[in-house]
Amino acid sequence: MVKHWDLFLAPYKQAVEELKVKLKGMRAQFEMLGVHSPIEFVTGRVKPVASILDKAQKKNIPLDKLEEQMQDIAGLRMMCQFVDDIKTVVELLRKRNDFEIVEERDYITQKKESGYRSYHMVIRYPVQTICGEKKILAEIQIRTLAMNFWATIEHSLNYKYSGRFPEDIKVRLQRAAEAAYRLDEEMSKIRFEIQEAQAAFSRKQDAKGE
Ligand code: 0O2
Repeated sequence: MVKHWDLFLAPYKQAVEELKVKLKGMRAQFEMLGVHSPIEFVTGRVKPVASILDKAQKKNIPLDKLEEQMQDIAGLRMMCQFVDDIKTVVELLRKRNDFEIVEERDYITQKKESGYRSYHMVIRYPVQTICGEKKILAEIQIRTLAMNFWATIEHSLNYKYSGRFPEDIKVRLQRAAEAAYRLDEEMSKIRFEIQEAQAAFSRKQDAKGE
C-alpha cells in the first residue's frame, strides 16, 4: 500500500527531478555556446520527512498547512563561481515562464546572524499529474561555491549541536563566514584572469577530443 507521506511527497519529487533537468539545461546551453557559465552545478532534494516534522514543530506549522506554509519541501541549489554570477542567474530565472516567483530573499546583502549568505527564490511550480495540474512551492537557493562550502559545514555542525553552538564554535563560524566573504571578493577581483585560463583549458580539452 502507498503510504500517506509517499503520496504527499510525490509531486515534490517530480518537481525536483524536472527542475534539476531544466536548471542543469541552462548550464549546458552556456557550455554549448562556449561562454562562461554563471552556473557551476545544480543539486536538488526533497526534504526528508523527519526534517519536515522538525521544522513544522519549530515554526508552528500545522501538518494540514504544509503545502502553503513550508516553502522548501522541494529544494534546488544553484552554485556559481562568482558573486556577480548570482545576479545573472536570478535575472535568467525571472525571465522564465514555466514557474511563478512568489518571493525572493536576499541573504547576500543582508546576511543572517549566523553568517549565512545565499539568495533564495521561492517559486510556485506546476506539476502535471494524472489527476490534473498541481502547483507546489519550491525554494531555489543560489550561492557561490564559497557560500556553499560554509553553509554545508555549518549545517552539519548545526545538526551535531542541535542549533545550540558553544560560544567558541559560533565565533569561529562567524570568522569562517568572513573568510568565505573575502575569498569571494578576491576571486571577483581576478575573475577575468580565471575565466581566460578556464576558456584556454577547455579549448585545449576540445582539441584533444575530451
Ligand atoms: P535544510 O536541511 O537545508 O532543508 P528559517 O528556517 O526560519 O531561517 P525559512 O522561512 O525556512 O527560515 O526560510 P529561509 O531562511 O529562506 O530558508 C531556510 C533554508 O535556508 C534552510 O533550510 C537552509 O537550507 C538555509 N539556511 C537558512 N539559514 C541558514 C543558516 O544559518 N545556515 C545554513 N547552513 N543554512 C541556512 P532548513 O530547513 O533549515 O534546512
